[in-house]
Amino acid sequence: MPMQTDLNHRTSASVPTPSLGAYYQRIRSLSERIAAPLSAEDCSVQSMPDASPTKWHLAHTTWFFETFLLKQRSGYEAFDQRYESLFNSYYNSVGHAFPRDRRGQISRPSLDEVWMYRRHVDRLVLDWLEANELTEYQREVLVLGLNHEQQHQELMFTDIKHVLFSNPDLPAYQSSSDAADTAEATPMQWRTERETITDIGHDASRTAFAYDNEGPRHRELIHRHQIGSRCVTNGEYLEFIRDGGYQNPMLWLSLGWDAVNRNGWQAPLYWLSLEDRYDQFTLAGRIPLRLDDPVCHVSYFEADAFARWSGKRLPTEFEWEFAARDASPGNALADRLLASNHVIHPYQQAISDWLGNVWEWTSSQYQAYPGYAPAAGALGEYNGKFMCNQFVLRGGSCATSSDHIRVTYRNFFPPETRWQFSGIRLADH
Ligand code: AVJ
Ligand code: FE
Repeated sequence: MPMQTDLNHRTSASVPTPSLGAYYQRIRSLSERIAAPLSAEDCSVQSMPDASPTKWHLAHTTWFFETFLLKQRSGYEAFDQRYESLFNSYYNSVGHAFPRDRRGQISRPSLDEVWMYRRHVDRLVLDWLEANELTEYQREVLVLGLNHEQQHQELMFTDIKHVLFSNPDLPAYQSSSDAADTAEATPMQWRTERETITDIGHDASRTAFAYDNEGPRHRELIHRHQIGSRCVTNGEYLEFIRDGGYQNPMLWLSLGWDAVNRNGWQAPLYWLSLEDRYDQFTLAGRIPLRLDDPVCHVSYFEADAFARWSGKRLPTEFEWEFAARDASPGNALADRLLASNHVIHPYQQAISDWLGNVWEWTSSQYQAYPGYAPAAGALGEYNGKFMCNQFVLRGGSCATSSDHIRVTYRNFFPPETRWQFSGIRLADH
């Protein structure tokens, strides 16, 4: 790979070099803590093509630092050449990537060998940081790698949740002793926004990190509209189910109706139907459905159908960003919460719920902002090439690190996706 100077992912300027090492260790060790409650067997299962084994996440995030940093130094010898393909996710320009839907078949290397891989890469990265020899570009790649690892930390939670749910015993990832307090849902309020032209996207003059797909900052016309003060609750979604929402083709997009029938959807993922009520599967195991909590694990199609049934619609990503402009994170992932065994689950918050809790489907197709240019070289494959057939989700979830959420953040998934912590906010007119 040729030397690059412009990453377009901004930036490392806000992190002074000495503390980069501490930052690196903080993020890397969180992955280890997330995996700590799991057995080697838990870490090797792939329960569906979209979800990866924990072991693969631990290795792939390490591969990222090895491939895009260590291998760029002369004289570096690969830890294991077989890992080049096994733990490459989708970077075609650096070589063949082992197929995603077969990651569960990688029984070798063992989990122990992956831990050794992590230690090897960590030692070299930390020594290098200690020597203070990184260029500004390399520091940016390092910060990108740490943000990348935070994305995979959320995926570790969503993927292991699916693994455990696939086990007939419905085992828990965490103990349920510290289940989060949930507040009563406040009545929905409709905030009216006047027509306006507003700046959207990450401001490149600010030093904080953002992905390339969050820029360039540009102007958007926002039409007069109303937007809901909080996300849709399980109780409200239950009314849609009881009203025959899943049986009424008039409520669904054509592709959504196909998905309902092909997959036999009758409720959100992880709802367990009993005679007259529902339980839900959480990372703390099976609990009764809590009606005041935000509905979660719905696809874009379900969010869209629910909105139509309500006589409303989903907000555009620009309406969302404008409305959330002053928000700060609520129920999000934080080191201290993991330490206290706080249950990683969305719950009704007394405060505003724009950031944290559940990702919110928007009606916006995931597309480039005007003037967008992916980074040169392999790292240009990070975000840009997925700008087709996916929808934007905003706001982060209970499994997103609180320092990884911001109002300009654009997550994206295909419209059938349900295993992420994805929920619904409504807009009107
Ligand atoms: C933005 C969550 C769709 O899951 O592939 C991980 C995050 N990017 N490694 C994904 C990501 C590169 C990405 N999503
Ligand atoms: Fe990745």
